Amino acid sequence: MGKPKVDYSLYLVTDSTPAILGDKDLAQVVEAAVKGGVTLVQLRDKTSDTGAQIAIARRLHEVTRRYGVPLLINDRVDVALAVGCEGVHVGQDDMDLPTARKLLGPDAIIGVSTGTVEEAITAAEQGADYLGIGTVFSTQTKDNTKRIIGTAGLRSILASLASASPAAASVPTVCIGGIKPDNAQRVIYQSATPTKAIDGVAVVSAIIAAPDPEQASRDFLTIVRTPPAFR
Ligand code: TZP
Ligand code: MG
Repeated sequence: MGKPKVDYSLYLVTDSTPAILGDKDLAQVVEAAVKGGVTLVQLRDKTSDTGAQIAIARRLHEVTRRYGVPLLINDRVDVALAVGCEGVHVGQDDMDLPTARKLLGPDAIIGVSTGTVEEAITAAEQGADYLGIGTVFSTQTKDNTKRIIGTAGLRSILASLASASPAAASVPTVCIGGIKPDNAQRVIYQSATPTKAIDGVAVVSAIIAAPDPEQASRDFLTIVRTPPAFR
């Protein structure tokens, strides 16, 4: 067993609200996105009750497992345990990381949302498997976004992590908030410091609401994987 090696390059975070998913089926959208190259999936569902969320998570896990892509659950350690998926993503107001780790075990993938240097260093040093850093750009997808940090804010968090401690310097990071195909390369390269860069981008609407989620994922993956010299 052991903890799976995770590729953070293109992280799909789901949203089932009509404004983003429309009348499409979430499991079909996720399958298309994974076919297009999404490397990690998070079920983020702020509205379904527990039973419905477990049912959706089971359907998504059936899809992601077929493609060898990990599935994480936003906020809900209980849902992750019920489904037996690969882990969770917790925010600053959710279950704390040490408690989640105790419940899920050493092999679970646990990510933490961070928006400040302090939050990022604390999560890294408590053993987060990765950090979600944001909100980079304003977005319609999340209504209670605390702070827009921009690429400069993202860069300064990466720089602080790089020099804080070995755990902070080595923790994988993804950025989130308003990431689109036409700004992803700018975000990746403007935020990079000499010793630490983001490991991937986390995307909601630019894939879930895309007319063709498979093609949108393919486009993102090309952008995040193309070396800067060829841009
Ligand atoms: N956390 C910070 S911004 C955000 C979350 C979940 C939503 C990002 O959505 P989008 O559509 O990729 O801007
Ligand atoms: Mg949360």
